[in-house]
Parts: sequence; C-alpha cells; structure tokens
Amino acid sequence: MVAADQESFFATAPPLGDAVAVAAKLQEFIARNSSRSHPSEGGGRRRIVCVTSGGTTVPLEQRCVRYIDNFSSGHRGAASTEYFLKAGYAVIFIHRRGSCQPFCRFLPDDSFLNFFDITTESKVQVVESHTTVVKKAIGEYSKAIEGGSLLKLPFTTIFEYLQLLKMVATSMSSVGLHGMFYLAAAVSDFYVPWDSMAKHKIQSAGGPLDMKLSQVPKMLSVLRNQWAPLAFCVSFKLETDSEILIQKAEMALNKYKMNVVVANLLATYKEEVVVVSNGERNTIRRCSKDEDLEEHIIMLLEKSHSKYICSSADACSKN
Ligand code: PAZ
Repeated sequence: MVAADQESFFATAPPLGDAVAVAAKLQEFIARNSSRSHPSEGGGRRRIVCVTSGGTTVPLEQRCVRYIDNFSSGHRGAASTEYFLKAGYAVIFIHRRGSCQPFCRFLPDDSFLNFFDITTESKVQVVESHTTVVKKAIGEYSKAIEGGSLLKLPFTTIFEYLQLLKMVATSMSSVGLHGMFYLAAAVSDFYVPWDSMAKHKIQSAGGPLDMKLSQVPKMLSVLRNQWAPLAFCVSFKLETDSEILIQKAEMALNKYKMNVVVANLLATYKEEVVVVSNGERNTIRRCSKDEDLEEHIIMLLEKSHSKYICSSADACSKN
C-alpha cells in the first residue's frame, strides 16, 4: 500500500522546475565532500547531513492562489545547520523559501532597516552596535559557502519537498553510514493530489467549499528502507498533547526504524525536547534565552552518529 501510494504521489506530482541543475549540484557537492576527511575522525570520511527545515505548503489550485500552511519558521533547521557545520559536517539544507536561514537568525523581521545608517550620499553601513554580530555572521556564512560545506535547496510545496528529499536521499546512499538525515521540517500530513486539484482559482459563487484531503504517503519508511538504508536517520515529532508525545515518538522510532526521534510540544519546543532512541530518553532543556537548544541536540547526535558508524563498521567487518 505504502509503495503504491508513494509511486502514485511521485508519478502525478508536478516535476521540479530545475531538477537537472539541482541533481548536478547535489552530485558534485556529495562527491567533493565525501572525499574529504572528517575533523573529529583522524582520517575518517567527512560526514554529510541533510537538514530539512520549515513548513511545506499544500496548494488548493494548480494555478495557486490559496494554500494550506503551518506554523514552522525554520528556526530549528537554520540553527541546527550552523551547529552541524561547526561540528565538521557538510550540510545539505532543504528549506522552505523565505524561512529562517543559517547565520541570519539574529536579523529582525520587522526592523531590518535599523541595522543600517546612511553615512554619505553614496554609502550605507551597518550601525556600530550591530557590527560585531554582522561581521561574525558574514565570516561564518562565507566560510561555509566558499569552503563548499553548505548546499541550500529551497522548496515551497509538499510536492517540491518530497521530490527534493528523494533526490538527496538516493544521491546520498553512496555516503552510507556517514550520512545523516535530520528531518526538522513540518511536513503536511494531508494534501490534494495534483491530478484531482482544481486548475483555476476556486470560485465562491458555488457556496461553501467542500474538499477532501488525501493522506500524504508515509515517506519515512521509504527513506529508511529504499532510499537511504544505511543512513543515520533522525526524525522530529511535534504534538500539542503531552500525554501522547513520547508514545508517538516511540511508535515512529519502531515503525519507521529511525535511529533517533526528537519529541517536542508546540507550547515548549523552543525550551525543551526529548531525544528518544532505542532504550534511552534524554531531556534537553535550555537554561536561558541566549542559549541555543540546537547546540545541545547536535552535540548529542554527533556522539550517537559516531557510535553508529563504529558499531555498524564493526558488524560489517565481522561478517
Ligand atoms: O521551524 P520551527 O523552529 O518554528 O519549529 C521546529 C519544529 C517544531 C517544526 C520541529 O522541531 C519539529 O517538530 N518538526 C516536525 C514536526 C512534525 O511532527 O511534523
């Protein structure tokens, strides 16, 4: 059932506009980074992580005027990308267009212009009080981009997101144990299949809108079983009811054979997460608003990923 649903999802989805160019960039990024060595592994291969970030939209019309969206800002994915880069990973950042970006998290949405001063007729400069933070961000961002350790791939709709994830996962299968998926995007559970979607703007003259949404096929099991069977997979589980959070996270861990599930509640996800893995639950809390919870999550995951690489490599060499 899952296989048929996912085949029909991809067969009917509008193809990615720039698929050939994206595939070429991706191949080049993976080839270059997997031939480098990882800083914490004396000569071991460089690790590559695919971070997904932000919410997917669900269009209601093919020539889209209206869509269903969700609350995700992309902050978690952007912050996590920064900490993965710091830990020596190369990062493929699949992100929602217009969502929060790595090294730009400190930029205010509504008072961006307060960062600048007009100094002379032809010159604009960053105001003194923000110079340090802007310089640091430009330095770190340029290092990641010019050093070839960060590849940014944008999406808007659920169709684009899942096609990108499939493309990245199948391309990353060559990286095997050294690849990680960190799936922080808030992905729609329901959608309108492209072939049953209204072509033009839905008219209101017909009265109330009665619309049936289909279930988005569960791609976590496809990711684990087909696209990237050796990768270290971390998925996120968001709930609003604390009574069911851990149980749902454990279900995802077992059902989709994830290595780790990060469980969080809508009311507290910026302050606290529970990292659930086989037989272990680690609660991570931030102590102050100046601290990034993501720094602690990535530290923990880096260690688990190292153990996974060692134990899988050991198991392979014994067979
Ligand atoms: O993007 P953001 O920082 O606003 O939110 C992060 C999050 C809550 C979307 C993420 O931590 C998460 O739980 N993602 C998975 C959501 C889900 O269960 O589909």
